[in-house]
Amino acid sequence: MQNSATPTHCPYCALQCGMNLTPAPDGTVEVSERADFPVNRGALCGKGRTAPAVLSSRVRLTSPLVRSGGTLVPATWDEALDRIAEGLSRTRTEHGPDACGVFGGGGLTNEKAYTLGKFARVVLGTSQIDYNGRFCMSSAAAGGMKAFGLDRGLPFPLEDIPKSGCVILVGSNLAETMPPSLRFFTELRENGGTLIVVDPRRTKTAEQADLHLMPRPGTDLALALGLLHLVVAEGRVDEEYVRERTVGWEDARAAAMAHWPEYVERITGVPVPQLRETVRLFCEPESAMVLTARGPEQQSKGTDTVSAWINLCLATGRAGRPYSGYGCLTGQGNGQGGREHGQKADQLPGYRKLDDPAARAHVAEVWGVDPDSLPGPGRSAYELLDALGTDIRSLLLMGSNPVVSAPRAAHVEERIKSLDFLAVCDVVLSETAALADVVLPVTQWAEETGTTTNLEGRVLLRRQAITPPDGIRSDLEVMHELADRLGVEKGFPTDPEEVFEELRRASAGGPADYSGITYRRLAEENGVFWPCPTPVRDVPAGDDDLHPGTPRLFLDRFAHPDGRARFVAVSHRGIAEEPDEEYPVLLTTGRVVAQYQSGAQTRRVDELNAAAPGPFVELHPRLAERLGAAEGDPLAVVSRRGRAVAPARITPGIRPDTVFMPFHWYGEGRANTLTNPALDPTSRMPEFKACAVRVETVEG
Ligand SMILES: Nc1nc2c(c(=O)[nH]1)N[C@H]1C(S)=C(S)[C@@H](COP(=O)(O)OP(=O)(O)OC[C@H]3O[C@@H](n4cnc5c(=O)[nH]c(N)nc54)[C@H](O)[C@@H]3O)O[C@H]1N2
Ligand SMILES: Nc1nc2c(c(=O)[nH]1)N[C@H]1C(S)=C(S)[C@@H](COP(=O)(O)OP(=O)(O)OC[C@H]3O[C@@H](n4cnc5c(=O)[nH]c(N)nc54)[C@H](O)[C@@H]3O)O[C@H]1N2
Ligand code: SF4
Ligand SMILES: [Mo]
Repeated sequence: MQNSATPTHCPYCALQCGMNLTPAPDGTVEVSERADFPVNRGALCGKGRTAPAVLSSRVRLTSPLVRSGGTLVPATWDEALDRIAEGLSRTRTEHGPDACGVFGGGGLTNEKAYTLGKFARVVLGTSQIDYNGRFCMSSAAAGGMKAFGLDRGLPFPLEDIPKSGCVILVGSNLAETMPPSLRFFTELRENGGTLIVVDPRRTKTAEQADLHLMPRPGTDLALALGLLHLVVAEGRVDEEYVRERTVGWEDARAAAMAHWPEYVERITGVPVPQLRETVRLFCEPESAMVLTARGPEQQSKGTDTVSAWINLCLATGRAGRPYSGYGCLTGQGNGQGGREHGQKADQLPGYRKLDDPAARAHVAEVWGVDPDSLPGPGRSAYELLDALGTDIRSLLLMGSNPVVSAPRAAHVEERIKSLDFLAVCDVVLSETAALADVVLPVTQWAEETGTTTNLEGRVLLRRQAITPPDGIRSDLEVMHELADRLGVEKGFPTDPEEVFEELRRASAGGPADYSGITYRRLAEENGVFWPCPTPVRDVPAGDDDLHPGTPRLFLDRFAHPDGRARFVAVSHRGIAEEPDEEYPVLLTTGRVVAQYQSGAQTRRVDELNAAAPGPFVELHPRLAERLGAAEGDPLAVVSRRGRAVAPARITPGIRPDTVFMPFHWYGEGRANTLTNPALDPTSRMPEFKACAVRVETVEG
């Protein structure tokens, strides 16, 4: 394609760092600095810098594969697509439309996520669609919805962080998970603000903090309630703000008052003086923020936990004011946009509700179908995976590798193997793709155009920089071809801009309104923040008089009809599986800087494998001594769901009652063999961050 540099964005995390790509004469692509993008100002982590390695035919899929005599063999596109259409049709005829499942991903562009949701409802007529974002930020989304009436991860740009007086960062290791964003927190401290980190481990992020609280995993709810108790007891409630901008304080206050500091210290292990110091640092400056990530959210009470942290912000008048507020650090490349346009079980585009008659009517009109033909809400991600092979007989999977990343993964793997038919679209032969009946090789970030919405709610344009190899097609082309084969000839365009134009209309008037955003604007501006509501004209021309977008939400009013935020009265409860004599230790899980998610992409990059070659069990020297384990010794970690083995990594920077495993690998070190699929009752988020295990040394 072009020989000059194309400005675009990283394929991986929700920061969506800007970068320039230039095709080299040898067919590879060079990454260079793109300093004009304000989120990363040219800085990239190792994953972003090495992302072009996954474009190489050495590691990627180069042809469709179909299962024949038990093995996957190369096939033509027509053969492969016909097989998928046949597999899905047969299931539909024999078992009904809801026996076809669809599983998507928060890494898919807005155009793909939108089309996948439409494909499920219009072509397959199934309610059984959900996606991996359920495992990611769904608890924060649910908590944000309840309190503010709207879910956008951050209600302000990252650039606001250095101007705040104090930030409490709860269960985020952004020094490893979003390295270029650390700059905002360094600047916060340079400006005299304080950084408080809440994490059971002394992470690279915690090392930067003025104060590090080290709670027992799964106790953030008690911690936040204890802080709110102290806010009340010390007379630090912003009474006027509470009166004018909120509803529900009395009940929330009463619930918090039952959480005495000494009681909270017993539950969390955080000493009372640290609780008091946190309250002082948070309340004294004019502005303050609470930011949560997966630590407190990936719990079977993640939604209530988020509510408790939001209550703390509301009681102190720290939401909907400059440089103040609650935010969630969304994780995947399109974790924000991916949760807005209909690949979620209960959702229609524009963050509309599938069970809302007006929403159904609006979207059905855009899609040219009868509103009554749209199925109702389906199951959440884990429940969907758990139903494979029973009610759900066939699955179309795009943008996830659940055999590695789902909780209780050995069981999920069994469920997947018991399907009548599995089709996977991927760029590489992931562990899940390896189980499929048909695998389709698709184009990647650098080879296609599309939009993503980063963790700030900033809609961005990823531009095509190179021509895809022969024999590779885009996800949009796949859905177009399948729709056609399944009898829907119109409505599945392959041009991303055409899809985006339809998405604009479908989202118009909804909470996540993109109708004022065009590709032309995105190419000229450094992204546009939603909501961006402008009446959509039939012709996508004429960008004048468009809405400027909304970088900062809630400054005048919250999104509930009365403009007020809602307190949610919550009380502490334990983790779903408390340690006992048989399983006395807590396991928590998470990430390392050099690997991404299930590792499907980053485990194919030599430089990243050299930096992070495999799984490990992080444990405290006291626990290691008790086990008689030395650094590097293989340890077996056993839970009620299975057993995983990985070398010991001994560090004083973890609580002695807790072990940590990263979840990026398959095989005997797979952390998710152990994790507990206990679900949050509201968000249906599994408890990735706490389960009971036994740790043993292994002979040899
Ligand atoms: N390198 C890298 N970067 C990534 C990703 C990746 O896979 N690799 N994935 C992206 C995605 S999708 C996401 S969602 C984000 C996730 O980003 P983060 O949320 O920062 O990542 P995690 O490592 O899952 O969890 C963060 C921290 O939570 C702590 N923690 C564990 N249990 C608890 C608890 O009970 N309470 C509290 N307060 N903390 C706890 C862990 O010790 C860990 O340090 O990262 C994104 N960026
Ligand atoms: N124990 C434990 N487990 C966890 C977590 C944890 O903290 N602890 N975190 C959870 C979280 S937050 C998340 S987000 C999930 C993520 O876990 P997964 O859903 O498994 O995410 P990825 O590994 O990013 O999988 C994406 C897959 O899609 C492919 N892909 C990439 N781009 C495209 C595309 O454009 N089209 C198609 N068709 N395919 C593409 C990639 O090659 C890869 O195989 O893991 C969850 N699992
Ligand atoms: S921080 Fe995230 S978006 Fe930025 S380069 Fe690294 S993986 Fe890519
Ligand atoms: Mo995530």
